Amino acid sequence: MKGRARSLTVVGAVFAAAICVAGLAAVASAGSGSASARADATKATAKFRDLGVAEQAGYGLLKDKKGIACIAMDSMPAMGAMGVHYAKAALVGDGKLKVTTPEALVYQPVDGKLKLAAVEYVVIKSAWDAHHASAPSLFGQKFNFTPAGNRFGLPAYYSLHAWFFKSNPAGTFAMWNPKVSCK
Ligand SMILES: [Cu+2]
Repeated sequence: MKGRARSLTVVGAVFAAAICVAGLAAVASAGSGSASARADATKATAKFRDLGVAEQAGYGLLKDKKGIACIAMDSMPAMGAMGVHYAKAALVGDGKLKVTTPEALVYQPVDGKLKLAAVEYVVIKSAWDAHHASAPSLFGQKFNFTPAGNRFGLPAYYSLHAWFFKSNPAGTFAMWNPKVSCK
């Protein structure tokens, strides 16, 4: 009886310790998960600083319906711009999101050259909503929603910009960067 009580106590202690460790692991992954996801994304996309590498990987110049390549917030210039997008159509249409394979790469025009500034994750709303109960998020950030009738002629979509290669005073995940200009 004495022995059994002891072994129950031991089991109880081990069980309590296991819960405690599981709890800590959950906290750790919630805290560092977005940091490591960000490191993964940056590591996977840094090679696209070379536009030739991006084009070889299937990213092509994206223009809006008016044929404009450098996307700025013309009505509110203080908000800045996005820049020039190179998008991979196969990724935009796949209904999936992965930190290491952004649907678009965003370049800032500098002295006639294009400098990698951000990556952009894009998913068509209907494709996403077909398999998910809520809007997407990556890096702990909720996506922006753009309705149909937009300047790109895309159906309604979710997007998230991540300014991993150029600082953005409006926020790392803001849509527009006041420090980017198309002029
Ligand atoms: Cu953009």
